[in-house]
Amino acid sequence: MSDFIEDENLENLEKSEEEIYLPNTINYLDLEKQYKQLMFIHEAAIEQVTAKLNILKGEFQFSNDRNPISSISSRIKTKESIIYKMEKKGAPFTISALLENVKDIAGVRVICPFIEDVYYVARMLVRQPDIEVLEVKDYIRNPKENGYRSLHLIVSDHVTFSNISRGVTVEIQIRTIAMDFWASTEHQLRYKKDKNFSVEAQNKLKYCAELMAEADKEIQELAGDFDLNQW
Ligand code: 0O2
Repeated sequence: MSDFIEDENLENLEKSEEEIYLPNTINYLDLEKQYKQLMFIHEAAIEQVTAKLNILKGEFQFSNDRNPISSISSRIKTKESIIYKMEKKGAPFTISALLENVKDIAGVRVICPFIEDVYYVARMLVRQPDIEVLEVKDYIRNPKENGYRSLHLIVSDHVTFSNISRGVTVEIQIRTIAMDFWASTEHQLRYKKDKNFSVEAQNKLKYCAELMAEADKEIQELAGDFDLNQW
């Protein structure tokens, strides 16, 4: 492991990012290695953020009647998905452009029972000393045009390797079970239809998103009646 993550290599990644092209355009072995190293650094950050969330989940389990975290999952962005996003943004295929334009190489998703849990978990997470919030996208208060709802935190988590420490960007998506049901269904449909929806299908999906939002609101009220949102 130590010769894979030499601090020299990590410094190189930061210093000469401008000149480094992604391995899909120029297939040099060392570039492939650098790309893999970049992915490894992001995988390490995923593990660290996931560990933080699991500790919170365990603590809630231990000390409360219910848990604001239903589940935690993660993924590292695929090369295909990175290329798609870089092309969409018209960004050059360099490591620096990748780090600049793709903030969700490391992605962690947290699913919560109620809307208030989403904000509660977000607050618990961002007050941790290693975590610096870079950006908040609140698609719950400001849903996307298609109806997508979720709270996105783009954070930098401080990860320590054998010889170096550095902040690594992670996108944390936090949403309710209902929002997740909608988003995963929409994602599957979009994938099937190769991203071309009829206006009718778009309207139907948007209508379903509003039904989910209404259900979330009602359930939250019910949770309040039963004192389930007291922490
Ligand atoms: P995947 O498969 O998760 O990798 P920006 O950088 O702000 O210009 P970006 O990165 O598209 O644009 O940001 P945004 O819109 O916040 O989306 C980031 C991620 O949120 C997406 O990643 C999805 O995971 C999720 N997301 C955003 N909008 C939608 C939506 O309408 N439907 C669903 N199902 N998910 C959505 P990717 O790269 O699209 O996909």
